[in-house]
Amino acid sequence: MNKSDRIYIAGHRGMVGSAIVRKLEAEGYSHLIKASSAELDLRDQAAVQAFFKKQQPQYVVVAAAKVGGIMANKTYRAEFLYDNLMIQSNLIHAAHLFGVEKLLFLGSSCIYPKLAPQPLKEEFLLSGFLEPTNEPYAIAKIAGIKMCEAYHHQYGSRFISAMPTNLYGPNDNFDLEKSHVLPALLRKFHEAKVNGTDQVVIWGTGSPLREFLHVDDLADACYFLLKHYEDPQFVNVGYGEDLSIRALAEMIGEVVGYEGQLVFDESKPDGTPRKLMDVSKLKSMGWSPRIGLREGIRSVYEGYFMQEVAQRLIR
Ligand code: GFB
Repeated sequence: MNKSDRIYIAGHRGMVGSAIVRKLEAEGYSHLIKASSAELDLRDQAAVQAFFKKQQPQYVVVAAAKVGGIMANKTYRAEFLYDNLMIQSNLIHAAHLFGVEKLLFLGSSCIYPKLAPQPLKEEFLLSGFLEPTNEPYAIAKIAGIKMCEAYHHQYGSRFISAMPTNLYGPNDNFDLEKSHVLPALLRKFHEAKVNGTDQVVIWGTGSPLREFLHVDDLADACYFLLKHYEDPQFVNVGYGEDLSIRALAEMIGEVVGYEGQLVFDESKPDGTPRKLMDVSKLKSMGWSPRIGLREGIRSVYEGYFMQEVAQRLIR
């Protein structure tokens, strides 16, 4: 990739897309192509093809998706399936039609079977039943992987795929119903501390295990793969360690400085008991994450807290 190449980051405003933009800008890439969802509805095939015809991107990163936590996935099943299938299919097909040199598709660790052996190796894909709460999203992402593989096979397209573990970082979604666990708990602990509430409700039993990767590490891995990876086989991108939701909540409480009680609401789903990624493939290529969980949580909390203060000032 040359610094003046035209690189389209689909989903540039999201947590992942904005991290990839930050990384490419830091590396001196001067021609980044962006379009907000108001400017370009990626579910509209004709609009996407007109955009590719006009912009002629040389590289494409598919960081646009309808995403959310366990309750959002459980609730909005049709939207998670339809929107993600349309977004990724339009982008991948347009990349083929308009001769994009290389495309990176981003999926998720939820593509693996609910009870697959741990840590999850890439070859475990489709070896068992999926986790019901996020099956629509997982099926969409598996279709994206298979589409990139099929275009590589039939047309020789340089379309590669990466499967990140649970992510967190700047620009995350802090909506308490639709977000993922880490930002949701950061907000819950912060508000409990500010409001003097004596307990924080954690969904589920607290026993599931989750792995967390800072989105700046993911962006670094994406840059690494764009530059060095040509194999159609998708690659796990993870941190390599996991912890229980209870331990995560205790860590977030310590970072926020909250000393109240944790209460577990078992009416909410636990989801997959564990989904630790086997990261040996990417490690063998020379990439490793750098941001530890506690320091990552602290930096995200500082950003969130400063935003809170700023918003209070303008209210
Ligand atoms: O992060 P999360 O929503 O998604 O939930 P998944 C992880 C675990 O944290 C679940 C528990 O066991 C939740 O019950 N949890 C505890 C909470 N308190 C909370 C809370 O306040 N909010 C949330 N959201 N969870 C997602 C998939 O699964 O993983 C997505 O649904 C995507 O499609 C993402 O693949 C990476 O990790 O269970």
